[in-house]
Amino acid sequence: MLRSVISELLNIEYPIIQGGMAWLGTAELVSAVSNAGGLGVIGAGSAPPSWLVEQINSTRALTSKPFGVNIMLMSPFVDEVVEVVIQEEVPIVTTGGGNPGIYVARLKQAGIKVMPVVASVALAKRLERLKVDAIIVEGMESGGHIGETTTMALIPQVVDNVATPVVAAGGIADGRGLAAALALGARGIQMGTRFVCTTECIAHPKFKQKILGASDHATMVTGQFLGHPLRCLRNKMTHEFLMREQAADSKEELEQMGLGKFYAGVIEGDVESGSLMAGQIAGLIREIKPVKMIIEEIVAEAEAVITKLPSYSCRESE
Ligand code: TUI
Repeated sequence: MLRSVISELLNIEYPIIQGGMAWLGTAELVSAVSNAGGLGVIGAGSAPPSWLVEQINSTRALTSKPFGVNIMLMSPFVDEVVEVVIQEEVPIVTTGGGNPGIYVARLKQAGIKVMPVVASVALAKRLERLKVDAIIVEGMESGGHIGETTTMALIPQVVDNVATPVVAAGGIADGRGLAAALALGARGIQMGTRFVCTTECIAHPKFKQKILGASDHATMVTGQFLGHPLRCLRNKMTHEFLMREQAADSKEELEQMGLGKFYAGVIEGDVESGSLMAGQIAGLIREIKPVKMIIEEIVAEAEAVITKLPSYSCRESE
């Protein structure tokens, strides 16, 4: 029942895509998601091309299913990363953090399916003209670099403006979220934060525990002053960053303050001074589970919700 144009396009079982998280979208998590019937995505982040080649090789050793690479467009290595995915014949690419327009034709010519992540109707329409295969539409509930509009408001607006299949991202971590995304016109979902709290994800246990302990108010957005809004779990780092933003410290100094802080937080476990990128749905996540269990539960819950929906309508007066 949960097959869709997205699962057909990607040749996967369920239309569930793992967000291409820098440092966390490694062969361990990627192969687990792909082996469980979703699409695992290596997060190239700002890592050098040699790191990406190693991750592609390790992923191939762990799964024979399709997987993708997320190209982070602000990476200093973006051009080399594009060359690596072509050379290595990676079947699917997602992009983030910018407009991938200049790379789309080259990737498509190489036979790669291209699914950019966008946060606006305008960019979705522009990329549709370049014949991207699907568009991942990300609301500001997401962790990391975000746009300005919520998933609830953005998905139906993009769906009404493009014919390209839409995947919903931002604020989704269970089967209710998947069913809601489908109700809004999306044909699949992408999740990041939910896949951090898995046995397979290499995130530091202290970061996973911070997500498990998160409330609905646990995240905040910094970097608005820099023009790069970034959603992270609240900690000493976000507090200090905000104080310095309010004091209008120089943009250069603030940019410098953020560098390398993500690795320190999520891999090294410096959960007070590191940048703990996570979405608002963190407050819903209560357990670390194997990827396969999460995917099976989400699919079963979404099917149950969709089946029950007719009985939720207002029939009391009948
Ligand atoms: O890219 C993401 N999420 C990310 S990237 C990232 S790495 C980073 N590290 C430190 C500071 C900033 C970033 C962490 N999280 N999600 C996809 C996404 N793309 N969200 C928003 C956008 C986006 C923004 C502007 C896409 C296109 C865009 O276009 C601007 C333009 O040029 O039209």
